[in-house]
Amino acid sequence: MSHHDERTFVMVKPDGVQRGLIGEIVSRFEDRGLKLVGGKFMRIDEALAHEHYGEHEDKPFFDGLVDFITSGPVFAMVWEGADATRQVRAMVGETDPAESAPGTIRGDFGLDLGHNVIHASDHEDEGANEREIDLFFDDEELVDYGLDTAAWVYEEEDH
Ligand code: IDP
Ligand code: MG
Repeated sequence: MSHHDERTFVMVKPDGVQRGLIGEIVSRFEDRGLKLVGGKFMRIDEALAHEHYGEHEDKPFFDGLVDFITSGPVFAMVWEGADATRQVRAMVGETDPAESAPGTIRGDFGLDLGHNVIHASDHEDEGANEREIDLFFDDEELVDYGLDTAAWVYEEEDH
C-alpha cells in the first residue's frame, strides 16, 4: 500500500437521500479521484445513532439529531485516497450550510443546520475515520482492488 490508502467514512443523510442527491455526491468523490471501497444503503437504528453521535450526547440538539438520522435511509460509504479525511471535509463544507462556501456539498445543497445533507469523518478528531468505518462496516464489506485511474490521479502510483 501507499500514502494513497487513507480511508474516511462518509454518509448521505436522510435529507440527501430523499432529495435524490446520492448520485451527485458519489460523483463528486469519484471526480476528485478518490476510490470507493465500501457502500451500504441502510437505516440507522437508535443504538447506532447514539454510538455514532455519542460526542454530542449532552448537546441540546442531540434528541432532534437522533430523530433525524433515524428518520429514513442513509447511504454510508468508505472512500480512500491521499489525505482523504481532510480533503473530503473540505469538499463537504462547514457544519452549517449557511456558512458553507458555494462549491462545497453543504454550500451547494443545503440552507439549514439541522438538514445538512451529508456526514463525513472529522479530520481534527484523531482516529474518527477508523472508528466510524468500524462502526458501520465489517472488514469483509470493504473491497480491496486496484483503481486503474490512480496512475493518472497520482504522479507516482506504486501499483
Ligand atoms: P459535522 O457534521 O460538521 O462534523 P458536528 O458538530 O459534529 O458537525 O455535529 C454533528 C451534526 O449535528 C451536524 O452535522 C448537524 O447535523 C447536527 N448539529 C450540529 N450542531 C447543531 C445545532 O446547533 N443545531 C442542530 N443540529 C446541529
Ligand atoms: Mg462531527
